[in-house]
Amino acid sequence: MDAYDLITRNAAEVVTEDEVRALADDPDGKRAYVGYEPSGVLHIGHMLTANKLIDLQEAGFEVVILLADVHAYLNDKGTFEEIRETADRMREQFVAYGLDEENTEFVLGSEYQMDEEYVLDTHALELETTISRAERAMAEIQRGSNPKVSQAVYPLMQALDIEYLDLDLAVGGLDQRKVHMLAREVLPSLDYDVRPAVHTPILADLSTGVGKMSSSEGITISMEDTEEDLREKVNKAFCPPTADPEPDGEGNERENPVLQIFQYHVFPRFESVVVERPEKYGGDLEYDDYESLESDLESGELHPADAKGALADYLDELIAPGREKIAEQRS
Ligand code: NAL
Repeated sequence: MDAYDLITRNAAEVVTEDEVRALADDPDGKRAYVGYEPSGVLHIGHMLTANKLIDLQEAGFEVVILLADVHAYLNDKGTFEEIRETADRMREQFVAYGLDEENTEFVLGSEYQMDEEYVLDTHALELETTISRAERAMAEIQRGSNPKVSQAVYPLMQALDIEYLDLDLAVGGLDQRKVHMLAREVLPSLDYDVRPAVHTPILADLSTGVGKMSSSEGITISMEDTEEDLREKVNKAFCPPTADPEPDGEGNERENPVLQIFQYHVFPRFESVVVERPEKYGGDLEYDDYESLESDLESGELHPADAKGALADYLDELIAPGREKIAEQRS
């Protein structure tokens, strides 16, 4: 796969394609980052952007993971001490997940976000930005329904981080797109360059296929799930024999979350996927790419129950090293 295809595969949005093409022409030593509000245990959403970081490392990029402790604090995620503790544990879980430690730089936001120059730049952006503009940028990230001043400052700092971490490419889930658009608007006011962004999709709710999978409500998959937990969650998942299900009774769009997890989590990390079946049901099936698995599910050649069994096996393999790390962290 060439560098542009690696950088953009499975992306929901690329801003802009021309800017990313320019990076792909000479990817060696380029720096890409993702920021995460630290929380104790990685969930499947963290792992999805981590898969993109692994693609970028394969394309020759250096990867920066910002453990955004100050941002988590501004977004009401706990006391500063609690957040700092979770950041250390999160770093170890990312490495266990498969990020190449040699090529990954972990940075705590608090290492530079209290510096005088950074603070003054934050205030300069506060002067450039209306409250309503900042609120819009935060809509999908904000905790709680009544925005605080801290949550309006948050996206401005996220924009500045792109400059301060000396990055060439910003990566994030689609929920980060409004912050990245704000960054493109405001960074030039401080004479800083605009950087391209790649946004990964947000997967659908596991049990209904409607709306987003969320770590705060509904069922999510996390690095502390046991093999049994995984099997139970996947078995209950919504999985009609199509990637494009009809809307539900209330007219809400639905997705097939089982297929989404195959596409965004399994195929990027495994050469091929084997679905084990007893001989009397036709024996094992092997897939070299996502599309062939999807078309077998649609045609009925692959039964949803068999697809789910295989999905739980592969998820377990992806999660096992992190789960062991978490057990070690707790002992
Ligand atoms: C992501 C987050 C916080 C700060 C950042 C700074 C630069 C790049 C990415 C960043 C966390 C993210 C979240 N907003 O919702 O988890």
